[in-house]
Amino acid sequence: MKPDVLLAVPIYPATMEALDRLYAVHRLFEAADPAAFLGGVADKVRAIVTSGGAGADAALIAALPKAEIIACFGVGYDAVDLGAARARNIAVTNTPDVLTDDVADLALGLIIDAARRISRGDRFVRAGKWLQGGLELGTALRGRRLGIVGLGRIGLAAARRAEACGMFVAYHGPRPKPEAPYPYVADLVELARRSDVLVLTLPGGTGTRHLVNAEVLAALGPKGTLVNVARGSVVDETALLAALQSGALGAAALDVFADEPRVPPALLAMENVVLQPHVGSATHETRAAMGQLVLDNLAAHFAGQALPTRVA
Ligand code: 8YV
Repeated sequence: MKPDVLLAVPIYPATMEALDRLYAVHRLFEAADPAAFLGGVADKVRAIVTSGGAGADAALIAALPKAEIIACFGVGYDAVDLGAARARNIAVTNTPDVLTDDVADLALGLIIDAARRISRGDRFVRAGKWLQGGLELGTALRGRRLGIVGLGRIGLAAARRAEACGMFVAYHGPRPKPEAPYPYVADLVELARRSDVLVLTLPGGTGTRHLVNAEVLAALGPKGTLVNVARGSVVDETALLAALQSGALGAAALDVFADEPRVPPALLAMENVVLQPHVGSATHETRAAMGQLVLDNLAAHFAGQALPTRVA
C-alpha cells in the first residue's frame, strides 16, 4: 500500500506527478473545508509536504497524529513549528544548496535593478515617456559598499557576485565566520551605516523577526538600498514604508513580504521600489532539484534510511 502524504500547497508540477505515482496524495489546498478534509485523513497521513512559505503550524501538526515527517519544499523552514514537530518526534527536512545560486542571482539582479533602474526604465519606455526625454541617471555599483546580513550559503554566493561588480563586501550575523574573506561587523546598525546596499539573506523565524527596524533603516540612510530575498518577517514593514515615504531610506528591492502574496498598497506606487513575487528559487532547474530532494527525503524515510537533508 502506498503511504499517505498530505500536500499542503502546490509545488513543482513534475514533483507533484512523482508524488502521485509513489504515494496516496491528499491535496489540502484543493479542499473546500480544510478542517473536515484533515479530519478525514487524520488516521492515515504519515508525511506532510509543504513549502517554505506555508510550512506546518502547530494546528496542522496536531490535526495529523500519524505524521512522521514534514518535508519542506524550500530551504527556509521557519513556518514549520519545530517545537510541535520535536514533541512528536516528527522529522523535518528542507532543500538546501540546490537553490543557493538562483537566490543569489536574484539578489544580484535586485541590487543591479535598484541601482540602474531596470524595472523603472522598462515602465518608462512602455509609458512612452522616453519621447519626452531620458530616464534619470542611476548609480554605479563599482566601489559601493554591500552589507550582507546572514553570510550563509546564499549570502556568500551573493557576496561573490557583488564583488564581481566591483562592490566592497562586509557582513553581519550572530557570529564571525573565520573562513569568510570579508570583514565582520558585530552591530547591525553599524553595518547599515557602513553600507550603500544592505542585502538580507538570513533565516526567518522568531529569532530574527523585525531585526531590520527603523534604526537600521535610518542608518542605511537616504541614499541606501534595502534588498530582501530572505523572509518578509525579518523586516519591520511598517517602519520600511515610513522610511521610504519620508526619504529616510533611499530605495528597496523586495522579493518577500510580511503577508505574502499581499503587498502593502503604498509600495505599489513607489518608483524607488522594485517588487518581485517571491521568485528567488523560481527556475525550472532549481524547482526540479528541490522537488527531487523532497522525494529523496520521503523515500529515505519510508525505507528507514538516514534522511539526506534533515534539519530537525
Ligand atoms: C520557495 C523559499 O519560494 O526556499 C525557501 O525558503 O522561500 C523558496 O525557495 C518556496 O518554498 C516554494 O514555494
